[in-house]
Amino acid sequence: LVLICVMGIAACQPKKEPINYPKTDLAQSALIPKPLDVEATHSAFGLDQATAIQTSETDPQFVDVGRFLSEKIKIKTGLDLPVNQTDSENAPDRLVLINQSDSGDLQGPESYLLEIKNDSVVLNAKTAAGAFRGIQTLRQLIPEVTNDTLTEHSMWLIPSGKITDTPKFEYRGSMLDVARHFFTVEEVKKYLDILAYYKYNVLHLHLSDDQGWRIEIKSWPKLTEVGGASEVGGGPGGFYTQEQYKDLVAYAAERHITIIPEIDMPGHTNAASLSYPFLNGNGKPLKSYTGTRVGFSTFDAQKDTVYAFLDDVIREVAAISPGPYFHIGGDESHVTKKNDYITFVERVEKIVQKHGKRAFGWNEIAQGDIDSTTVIHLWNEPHSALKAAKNGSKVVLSPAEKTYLDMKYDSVSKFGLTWAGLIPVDVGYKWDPETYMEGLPRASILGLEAPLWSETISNSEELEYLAFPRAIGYAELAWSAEEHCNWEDYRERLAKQVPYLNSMKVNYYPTKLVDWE
Ligand code: TNX
Repeated sequence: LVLICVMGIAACQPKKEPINYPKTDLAQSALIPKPLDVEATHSAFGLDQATAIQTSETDPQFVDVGRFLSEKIKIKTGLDLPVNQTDSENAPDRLVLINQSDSGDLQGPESYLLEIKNDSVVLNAKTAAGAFRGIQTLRQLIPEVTNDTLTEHSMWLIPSGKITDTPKFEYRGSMLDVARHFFTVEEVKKYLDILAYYKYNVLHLHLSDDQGWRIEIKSWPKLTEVGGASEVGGGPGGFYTQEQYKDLVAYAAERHITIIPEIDMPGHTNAASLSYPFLNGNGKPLKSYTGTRVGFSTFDAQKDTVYAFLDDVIREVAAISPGPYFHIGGDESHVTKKNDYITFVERVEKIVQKHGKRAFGWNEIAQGDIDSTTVIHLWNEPHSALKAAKNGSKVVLSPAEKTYLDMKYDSVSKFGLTWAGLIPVDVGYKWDPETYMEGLPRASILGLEAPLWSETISNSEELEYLAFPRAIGYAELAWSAEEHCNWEDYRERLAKQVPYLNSMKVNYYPTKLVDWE
């Protein structure tokens, strides 16, 4: 016996007694977005120091998902779970398995099956994106408090059962306006972290506007030298170098989030024209603009040099944006003549396609004869979205009076605007995106996006005040089946997000509509 003990402590230990887990109810967990189907088996998995993570290794992205989970578990619990390090001599007591699977039960690329038993958690997904969504569910199931009586060490009891889940929409986005006020790489990363926890898969970055140009274009350096040096209220502005932007794209990709770049045009272009005055089409002298009016600037839609410039800009940005879309804005071009506007949109759409992307634009672009591969971003004109949908375009829904994160919650809100109305947390949640637009076929809806315009906010604290908790509700509307979107049930689950929000130091707006815990 002494000899065996010298060889390994594990061999000395008597066979482990089964653990007598307390009764749980997986169906009562405060998951957001609410999964498609939850079957509780009323026992538990004891997450502890004797747990290891094992992933499929054929796709290296599955290994990354396992490492991401391990890192998040470490931050939350202090446990340091090994990833893909188990061998027969060091068999762990409990395993979290993350498998690539072709099971027919998995409907789409982001679907997952999560089976939680006493000694194992098995997560199956077709793709690493699906596995990534699944581990967000698992993170949300890890309790705040440990059980210290079942074994000699602490255990985080995860309720047992089976979750089958799949998103309602393939596009679940938020937009951040980094043009009106600049947000640093670190600030954008923090926003990405929180979006990922709620299964968002798109961050649309509004990279240019009258008040600032925020992305380095190597062939046109004044865009950032001149156009980047201003913002609303007269602050210093700022911009991302292409290296910083690539870093953001990579950080988002680790979270299976696609960054969609937007260069807004032909309106919202004062900062660009100030940098290169030949672009200007409004005939007025240019000055730096730090106010919040819209609709006064335009590119000159009749000059070939403008399109040559845009070819460079779109080429450079498309080359560092691996996602399928390039957003051309197109909103509120009030001083562009209608014919010029149409010519412009149609020409720019072709430039985007030439550089390998699908065009995407605010609903005004449907005035043009646009391609069926171009996505329409609905914000205020249902009829133009309907017209485009009839022609085969997909629609992303961002109706201002429902999804605009920059609208005030109520009359005492510290930040925000009011032009589309007040959007209290329940109003933002209580609507059905699938039937919101009369006459729009379900198959035409690509998804939902909650835009955060930044006229009134300039740092993470202010961003979070407007985005949270509302962005959590849009995550559920975009992911969960309509029959699971129920305000009374949601507000209770929302109240239980406090430990997570606090751990992330999120400055959410503590609306009185929710009994925060
Ligand atoms: C309208 S919505 C805009 C933005 C403003 C926003 C403020 C849209 C496509 N354009 O330029 O920032 O209102 O809520």
